Amino acid sequence: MKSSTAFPRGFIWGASTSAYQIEGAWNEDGRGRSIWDDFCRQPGRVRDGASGDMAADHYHRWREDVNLMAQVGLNAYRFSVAWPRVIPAGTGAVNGPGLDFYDRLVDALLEKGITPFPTLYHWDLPVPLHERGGWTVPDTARAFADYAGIVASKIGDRARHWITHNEPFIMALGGYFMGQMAPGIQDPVAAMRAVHYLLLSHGLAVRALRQACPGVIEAGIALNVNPVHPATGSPEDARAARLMDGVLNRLFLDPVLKGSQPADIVELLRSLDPDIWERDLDVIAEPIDFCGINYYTRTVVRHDPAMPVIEAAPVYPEGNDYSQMWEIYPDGLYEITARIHRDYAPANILITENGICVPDGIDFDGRVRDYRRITYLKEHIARVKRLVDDGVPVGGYFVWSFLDNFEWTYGYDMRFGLTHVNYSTGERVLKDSGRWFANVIRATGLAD
Ligand code: IFM
Repeated sequence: MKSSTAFPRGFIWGASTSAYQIEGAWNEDGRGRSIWDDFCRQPGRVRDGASGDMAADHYHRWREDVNLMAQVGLNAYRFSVAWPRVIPAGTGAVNGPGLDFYDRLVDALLEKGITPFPTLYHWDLPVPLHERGGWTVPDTARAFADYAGIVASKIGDRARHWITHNEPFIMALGGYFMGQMAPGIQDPVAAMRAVHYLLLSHGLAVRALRQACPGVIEAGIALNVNPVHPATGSPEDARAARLMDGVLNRLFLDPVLKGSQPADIVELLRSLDPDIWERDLDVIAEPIDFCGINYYTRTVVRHDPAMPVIEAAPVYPEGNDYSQMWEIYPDGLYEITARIHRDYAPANILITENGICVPDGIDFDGRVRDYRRITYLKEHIARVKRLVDDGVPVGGYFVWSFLDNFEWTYGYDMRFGLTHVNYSTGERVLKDSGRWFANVIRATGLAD
């Protein structure tokens, strides 16, 4: 593969994390409880009864982590702010020490020339808000906008690039429909309301950010998007794929980027909540500066009448490569990003997450030889390059994740990091993929 200054000057090379997955310190310095703190304590919810109580202990080791980021040469770092750390009850009193943590982090990043990309919400809703209806009620959307304004007033003079939500699909459908993620609810009506109020809160938060720091904020959202392919050429499978695409992709992309709803999906879901669909679209479609894409895999489906609502069941094609969680399908990154450019034309696109979990460990000489991660990243970065060459405005690429971390219901079994974390000692070791990524950044192109 070519090694050259292949990417445009100013291209963003970053890595991402999220608060609950790395911070730990769940009950320190006045932090309130989040739905994930409670969910992890419910027996059987998380593999091995794990939780983010300690996670990668980033709350105490953040300086070391920022130094490592500088060693890799990242020019951007995407982290999330823990709402319960900043406003323990979700509304009302602000917790100074919690806010100070992010203030110090931003300063330390900037000292190293790393642009901070705070994400306001990566699934850790304060428990008191959940108890009042969580994402199924409009008050939570309003509280989110207030919280956005408070955080921006503290660090928005230095942190200019903001992401409102991470993967609202997972929050709404995983948390309120399938129930395998916090808060563990299985209720289709609640899920549809959660989609709506998450999106409304996004639009309100974009406005609040800009109001807190007029003229300086660049705001966006990070959506998990997959191309959806039918398992066969049958019309039934084609329909299943179209509807799955509607729920996974268009239900979020259309309102945010076009101010409309996907008609086929609304027709299917309207009976769950007849009134919600046409509401608030002007707020939800508040113009954004970039669209964040989290890409890992594609989705292949076949028609299956036993499956709820869209009658689509996943299929895992034989003969392809798989990671511990998903099929490896680099062409999907090109396909979905080019499509978003074609159908929605956002001004700027950032790949806000891309990465792989594979079993890796420390070798006899202290190195972590994670060749499969390097291959995965190389393949996906090559697709990003092709997008750029084809005129798709992709301005940056963030690896998920900078650190090994708490992978939600999988606990600590899945390692996604460029950096290996020993969860007993907290010790960090930059993996071979981290060194490889450093070379990519240094060359501003594809390393050999
Ligand atoms: O770890 C998650 C992250 O929290 C959201 N995007 C996908 C990652 C890997 O599953």
